[in-house]
Amino acid sequence: MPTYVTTPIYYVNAQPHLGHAYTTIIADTYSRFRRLSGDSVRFQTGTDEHGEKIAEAAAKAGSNPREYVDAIAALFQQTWPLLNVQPDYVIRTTDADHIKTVQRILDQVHRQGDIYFSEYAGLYCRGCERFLTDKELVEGKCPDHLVEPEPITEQNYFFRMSKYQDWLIEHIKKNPEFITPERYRNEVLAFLDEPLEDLCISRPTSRLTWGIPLPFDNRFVTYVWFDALINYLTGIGYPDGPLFADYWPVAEHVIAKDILKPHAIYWPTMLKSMGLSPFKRLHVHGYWNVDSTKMSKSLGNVIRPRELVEEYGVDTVRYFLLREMSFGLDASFSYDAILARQNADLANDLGNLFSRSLTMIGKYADQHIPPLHSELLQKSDHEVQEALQTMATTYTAEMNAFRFHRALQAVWEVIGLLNRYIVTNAPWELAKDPEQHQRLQTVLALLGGSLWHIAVVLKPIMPETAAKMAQALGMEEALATAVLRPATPLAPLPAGRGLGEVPQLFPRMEKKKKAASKTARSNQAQAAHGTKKTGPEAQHTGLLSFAQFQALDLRVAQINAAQRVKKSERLLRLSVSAPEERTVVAGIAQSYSPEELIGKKVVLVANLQPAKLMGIVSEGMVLAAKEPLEDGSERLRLLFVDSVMSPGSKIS
Ligand code: ME8
Repeated sequence: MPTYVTTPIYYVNAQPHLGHAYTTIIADTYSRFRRLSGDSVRFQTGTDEHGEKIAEAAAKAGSNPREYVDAIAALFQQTWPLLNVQPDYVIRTTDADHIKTVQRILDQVHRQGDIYFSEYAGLYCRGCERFLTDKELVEGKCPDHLVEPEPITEQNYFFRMSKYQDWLIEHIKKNPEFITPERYRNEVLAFLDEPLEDLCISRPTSRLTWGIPLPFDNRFVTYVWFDALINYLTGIGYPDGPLFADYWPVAEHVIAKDILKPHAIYWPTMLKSMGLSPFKRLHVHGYWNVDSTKMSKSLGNVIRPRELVEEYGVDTVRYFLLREMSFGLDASFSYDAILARQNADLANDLGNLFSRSLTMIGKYADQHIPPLHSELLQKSDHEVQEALQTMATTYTAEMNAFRFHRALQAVWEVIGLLNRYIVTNAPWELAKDPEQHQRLQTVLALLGGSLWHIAVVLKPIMPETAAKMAQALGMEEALATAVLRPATPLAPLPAGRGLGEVPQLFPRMEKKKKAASKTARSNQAQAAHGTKKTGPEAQHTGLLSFAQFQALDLRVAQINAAQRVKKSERLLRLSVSAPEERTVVAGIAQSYSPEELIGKKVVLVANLQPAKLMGIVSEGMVLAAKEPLEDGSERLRLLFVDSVMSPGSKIS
């Protein structure tokens, strides 16, 4: 099957930032995913280079528009390889074939009577490069650019957009997947409840020359949106190239909510007027904020993709962006959040699973994938096999629906399960008993096979990591040609395969020095103002006074109920009595199953400030010791107390 996926073409009045990186990584991931599913894929991105905004930016930079757009377009093109984004085609609206295509379409639509000349008086927003209706204004201002639009009376050409309103409503209603997620579909339908106005598609050359001249009246240039949207056709050789015939019927556009209206209203009506079918799907995502504030040059908080990649590595950046944003909703970027994902999800969960599994295969199976003895499969092995199957199905469905965060959650559920599987099957114990040799081989084979499946599903999201994993498993070539079809399970890892070198996938990272010294400075300032509480860290001896120790309220607590915290591999939610009932969230899910904890008595720090973990308020902490395991990882062991002790007994 063919797949055609596009990003918006970005304005060259600003340098690439986190928002551009996100949309383009999404489109790249989706194209890699469709390729992995066996499709032939065309992935296009590019730059939008005409219009007032660009002419103004060039003038401000003291440059002529042509030189200016060349320089910024190059910056965009240099960014994609850094992000491991591999478009098949990069279009620029200043390309000669694009200009020809726009003029050809204008001519056609004009000839058939869908473009007319008229005078228009209205309120014009330079930022939006369009006239705004009264209804769109908030307190008299453009809600996006926060400026009062200028009253302008002008003669211009108009596209009969209103003519296609009923058709468009019908099409959106009949095709639930046309605009997703649903909130944006509803937003468009609500907008279409009101009569649609025709679209002004020209600008007089007295006001703007940096645009494509109208083929039927050279006193005007084309409105930038009428020019820009057509890029999706030019790039695949409209009207008669072979690519066009294959790819247009399956076009999927990825955009953010800021440009919903041009894509969901102007574009389908333009296509209808040209006699073309509409695109197949429009995927609309939310906005990235930074530390919960709008990202903007004036606030100095613009995040540059190059700096992020230099600091964290390309796969961490790709993983973070896809995992952290629920597609369709806004998300907030912060350095703390990316560091937390790097250390918890990548270094700890995936990185540890990979290194401990491969280290054990190296140590106990002589660097070769051992055979799996199916007659020896136990309950925990079947659980792993079923989980892998569920992962493939859920992952495929979620990736197809552009719910990348959910696809990743499905993969991390299996990673969590495998980490627990290692602990419960303790290969290092099996290795001590020669009678358990085949069992040991089975456990190791299952671990190796699972890692192979994980590498395959991670390939579209983290291509470098997937390649490293496959190389270590001796499956480098197989990864290059792997096809994922959830109905046909992936072949198991062939036994006897020699392992390659085991690389570290993700290092644990410390908080940036800059940030740390900022914290230190603020602590000093707080101490100087007497606002910082004196805690153990303020005591230079490092020793606690007896009074400080006594301040800790340690109690015996009985665990009455335990359950996994949804969407978390590490957390269990415990109901304990000490003696009053309270909820405690503990990071022990990789060491204990909920069932084995019921009725157990543990040590509770009862006077900790409550903290919210995954939306659950935890009222205290249960104590556990870290037990180092032979493979270099750690297991948590709770401090259990004697069952005769009553809940609530004070420990001192
Ligand atoms: O609108 N969060 O170009 P543009 C997430 N040329 N995504 C963001 C973002 C943010 N904070 N900021 C920008 C244009 N984006 C037109 C498009 S298409 C025919 C013409 C991304 O440079 C997001 O994809 O302003 C958004 O839709 C796009 O950049 C706007 O890019």
